[in-house]
Amino acid sequence: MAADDADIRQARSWLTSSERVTVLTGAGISAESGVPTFRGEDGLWQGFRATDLATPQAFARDPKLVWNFYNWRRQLLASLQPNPAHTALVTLEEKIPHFSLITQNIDDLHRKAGSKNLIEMHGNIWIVRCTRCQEVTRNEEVPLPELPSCPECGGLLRPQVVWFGEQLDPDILERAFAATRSCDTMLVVGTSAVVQPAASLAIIAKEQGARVVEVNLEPTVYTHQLDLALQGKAGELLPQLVEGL
Ligand code: BV8
Ligand code: ZN
Repeated sequence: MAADDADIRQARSWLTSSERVTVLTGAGISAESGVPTFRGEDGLWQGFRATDLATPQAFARDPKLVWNFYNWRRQLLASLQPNPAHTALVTLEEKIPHFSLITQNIDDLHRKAGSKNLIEMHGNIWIVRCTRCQEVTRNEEVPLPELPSCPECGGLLRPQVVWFGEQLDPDILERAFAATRSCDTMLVVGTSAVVQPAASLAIIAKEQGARVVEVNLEPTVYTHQLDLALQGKAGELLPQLVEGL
């Protein structure tokens, strides 16, 4: 059933009484901007699933194919804008004394919307890293050459994103855990809660005493353990949540 007004009022009252709010977002928050999610029916690219291509093995085996995948996403993202869900989180950040936004998305739409205290757990599609000299640079060229090379040493560039089977940046992970351990309320928006370690953050927040509210089109594996589930589109529900805060 869709989220009813009582649930929205309840979630809003938890937010207004919170000093520290942490939000965790996944692909679902960008769906209404036109960004395909990973596990939805729109999650295929030329018959491949992102999970088949977002791996170091796929890149080692066929770097051109993997770069074609990321170039396709870069070209798509270059024309897309944040949606009202992203904007609502910018408003929320302005209202809450201590606010952290942890995202699993690499689409840069939170930054584009104006979010400041942003933790990009899985990196960012507009940042590249040299596989030889490790130089990290922001590069918004669309499209990049099929096998882009490092301007410093000529080495092969790769997207600065965390692939499946790769460790997350320890500093970024620590910042995400700290924001999870210290919050009074956590919003979990548009994630299927499948990918670790991001998926564990909601339970860690719950275990330390935070109230955890899920915003998603459908229930997830964690819904029954959370305090409240607002079922519906993030682009419609988040603006209602922050209205009048
Ligand atoms: C790690 C960047 C330690 C790349 C991403 C076997 C072998 C190797 C590893 C593993 C393994 N089994 C498990 C693992 C661990 C693995 C993992 O969790 N795998 C999963 C698939 C089981 N994790 C890792 O490998 C991580 N590293 O563990 O390191 C280690 C190291 C070595 C060996 C062992 C351990 C690294 C994971 C990071 C992967 N990189 N992204 C890129 O984007 O190209 S993950 C990528 O997928 C996204 O970043 C995101 O995190 C994830 C997609 O999930 P969601 O965001 O939730 O999106 P999804 O489509 O699934 O769901 C959308 C949701 O939105 C749905 O619920 C839908 O209902 C909802 N929705 C849709 N529309 C709306 C909406 N809600 C509201 N409004 C709407 N309009
Ligand atoms: Zn280099």
